[in-house]
Amino acid sequence: MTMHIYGSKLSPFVMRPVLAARAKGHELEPEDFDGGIKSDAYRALSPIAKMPLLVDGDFALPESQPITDYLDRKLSGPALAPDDLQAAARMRLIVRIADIYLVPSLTGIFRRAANPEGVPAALAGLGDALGYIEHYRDAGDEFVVGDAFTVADATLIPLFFFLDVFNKSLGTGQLVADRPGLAAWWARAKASDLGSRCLAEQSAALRAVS
Ligand SMILES: N[C@@H](CCC(=O)N[C@@H](CS)C(=O)NCC(=O)O)C(=O)O
Repeated sequence: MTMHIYGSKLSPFVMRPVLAARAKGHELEPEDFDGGIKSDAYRALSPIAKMPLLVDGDFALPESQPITDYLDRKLSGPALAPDDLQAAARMRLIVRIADIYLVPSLTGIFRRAANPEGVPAALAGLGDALGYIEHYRDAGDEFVVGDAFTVADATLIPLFFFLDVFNKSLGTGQLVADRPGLAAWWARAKASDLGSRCLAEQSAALRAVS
């Protein structure tokens, strides 16, 4: 593959397109960018200066979700959205809930050392976001939505990794356990080939920086 994706395997935003590519039968190995993501060269490709960044020939695309959608269209393999119009809409809604409700609360947990007072609100926000996702899933679905891996699985798996990481210190596992449909999905996702490989890679990347 002539494409490059820049970023760390610890990042849930990097792992989203990586998982999407794998689900379609392609390997996209995250690379470090020479000079780092704050370098002038990186900023010339992406003024946002965050990871991931996809470079496909002379096309440079930042942001996990547009990258994932691009790969879904560009790469051969199974489509990563349900055919059914309303199921596809729910899938996209769940991705959006993850990005605009779950991620900011998770960020509040990441910033716990600098802002310990923010932790209770972040935990409450996480619980709310998980509740929204539980609401919009069919509890009996094998994957996040429907009976096949979609962009929503690629989104949630590397984010839920951190709910397991913070379980010991902050009890975040209970927030998942309180939503039985989601808890059952997470148990299946962790046991799956794509899920277990992703979690092992994120764990190794976490150990490398701890
Ligand atoms: N909305 C972005 C979030 C990307 C993001 O926050 N990446 C983090 C790593 S997990 C990053 O690059 N942080 C470095 C920084 O903000 O300086 C996406 O979905 O790609």
